[in-house]
Order: sequence, then C-alpha cells, then structure tokens
Amino acid sequence: NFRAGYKQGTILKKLCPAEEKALEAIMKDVLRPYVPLYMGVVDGNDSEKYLQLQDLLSDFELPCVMDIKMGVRTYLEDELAKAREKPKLRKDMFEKMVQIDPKAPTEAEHRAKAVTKPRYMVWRETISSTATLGFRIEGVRRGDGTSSKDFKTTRTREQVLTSLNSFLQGYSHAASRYVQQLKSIKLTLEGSPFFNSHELIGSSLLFVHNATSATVRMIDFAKTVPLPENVQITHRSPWSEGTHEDGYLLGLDNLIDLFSVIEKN
Ligand code: 4IP
Ligand code: ADP
Ligand code: MN
Repeated sequence: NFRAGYKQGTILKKLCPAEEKALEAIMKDVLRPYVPLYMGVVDGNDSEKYLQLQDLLSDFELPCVMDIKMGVRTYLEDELAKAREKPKLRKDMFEKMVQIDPKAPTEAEHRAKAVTKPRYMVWRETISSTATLGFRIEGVRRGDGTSSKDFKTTRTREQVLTSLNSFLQGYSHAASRYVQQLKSIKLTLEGSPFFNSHELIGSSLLFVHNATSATVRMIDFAKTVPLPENVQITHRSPWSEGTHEDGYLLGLDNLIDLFSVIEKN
C-alpha cells in the first residue's frame, strides 16, 4: 500500500477516494496541524494513483513507532448492511480467527470454514480493548528496529498499560509530551467542523518518539465518511446500528488517562 515518495520527507499511499476527500477537507480544517501534510494525488507510473503525504518518521533518527486504532467500532454501517443483504463468506478471516482461538468460531462457522466480515471485526473488537476502551494497539516498532503486531488479545486496562509502559521504557520524556499533544488534539477535535460532520472508523493515532522528541498524529482516513444529513454524533456514546457513533473521543479520553498514569510514575 505504501511506497517511497518522489520528494525527500514524503511517502506515497495507494489512493482510496474516501481518504482523498477526507484529507482534502482536513487541509482546510483546524485539524490540519495534527495530520501528515497532504500534497495531492500523484501517478505511481505503475498505473496506480497515490496520495502524497508527509513522512512522519523523516525527522527522526531511530524512531519508536506505535499505531493505535481508534474507536469502539472498526467496520462501516454500510459494510454491515451489505453483509446482511449478501453475506459474503470469508475463509481468510476464519483462518485468522482460528489462529488466535480455535474455539471462537461456532459449529456452523467451523463447517463452512468461513465467517462474515462484521462477525470477524466484532470478534476482534471484543478480544482487544476496542469494544471497552475505544482504542487498541495495532503494532509497535522499537528503536532497535524490531517490531511486534502481537497485541490482538491485549484487552484490559492493565494489559494495555503494561504494553504502553514497555513502549515508553527508557524514554521518560515522551509520556508528558504525548499527554500534552493528546489533550490539544482533543480540544481541537471538539471544535472541528470536520470532526463534527464525519464518523472516523479504523483511523489511527501514530505515536513517534526517540531520545529527544515525541509526536502523535492522526492517520488513516480510508474509512472516514461524512455523517448522513441530520445525524449528529457525540463520538462518545455507545454505538447501535443507525447511530453512526464511533467512540473516537471515548478512546482519546482513555488514552489521555493511561498516558497520564505513566507520566506520574
Ligand atoms: C484486517 O483485520 C484489518 O481490520 C483491516 O483494517 C481491514 O481492512 C481488513 O479487512 C481486516 O481483515 P486484521 O487486522 O485482523 O488482519 P486496516 O487496514 O485498518 O488494518 P479495511 O479495508 O476494512 O480497513 P479486509 O476486508 O480488507 O480483509
Ligand atoms: P492502511 O490503510 O493500509 O491500514 P495506514 O494509513 O493505517 O494504512 O498506515 C499503515 C502504517 O503505515 C501505519 O501504522 C504507519 O506505521 C505507516 N504510516 C502511515 N502513514 C504514515 C505517514 N504519513 N508517515 C509515516 N508512516 C506512516
Ligand atoms: Mn487502515
């Protein structure tokens, strides 16, 4: 999905129309300072089009990187409707499910050796912290270059805190920098016309630090879509079908809380 950019300090991400629209709007919104700078669409000379984005790692030597997927829900209401109209059985998702817990699929799912996408996504939400805390750790890369995506069952507040602590281990300056920036992101979101008119599904916060600096930015707007007319969301209330709630601010509140605990230690 990603390629090196043509210009120093940029990367290319395969174009997705929803993400292109979101980034265009964000560039004119108060949120602009909190996302990678977006520099338009370019040709990849592989017959694909790409979004040209600021590379958030380019200012860092030996960066530690963490991707946190925000929200209590990770699939669009549209995907749910489609799965109901025309259930598409996903063998790959069944396989991913069995890898983690062979007992997770029902008898019928075992017979079909397949599950629907919402079924898989909801299951992922509930075995991780997504459903309860409104975010989950997706992956981490450490300063020594090693990385881990082994967070699929990191679910409780205590488990998440342990993983965050380990990410910050040896970088004691970073926690308070993260707390400050998360608080300003929260304040900015609450006054953002963009945030108030969109649901943010599957979007992440990207945390990057090294020995001297620490920044957090909002990324991945592939499933960020305008709310239907006359629908308003709190980004905090529980979701039920039709409400379009995403739980983004619930997750942000919990993250601020957890990083504050680390900061005070
Ligand atoms: C993946 O599940 C992630 O949720 C992907 O989201 C999602 O893509 C995939 O759906 C799903 O299989 P695992 O993380 O458990 O592997 P992301 O790309 O943000 O990581 P979408 O397109 O829904 O974001 P499929 O349908 O692409 O397989
Ligand atoms: P996808 O839609 O394929 O999930 P994301 O936008 O979530 O793609 O990005 C996947 C990963 O790529 C992130 O976890 C992060 O490590 C890296 N990444 C994404 N955008 C940037 C960026 N602007 N600068 C640096 N790294 C990025
Ligand atoms: Mn994504």
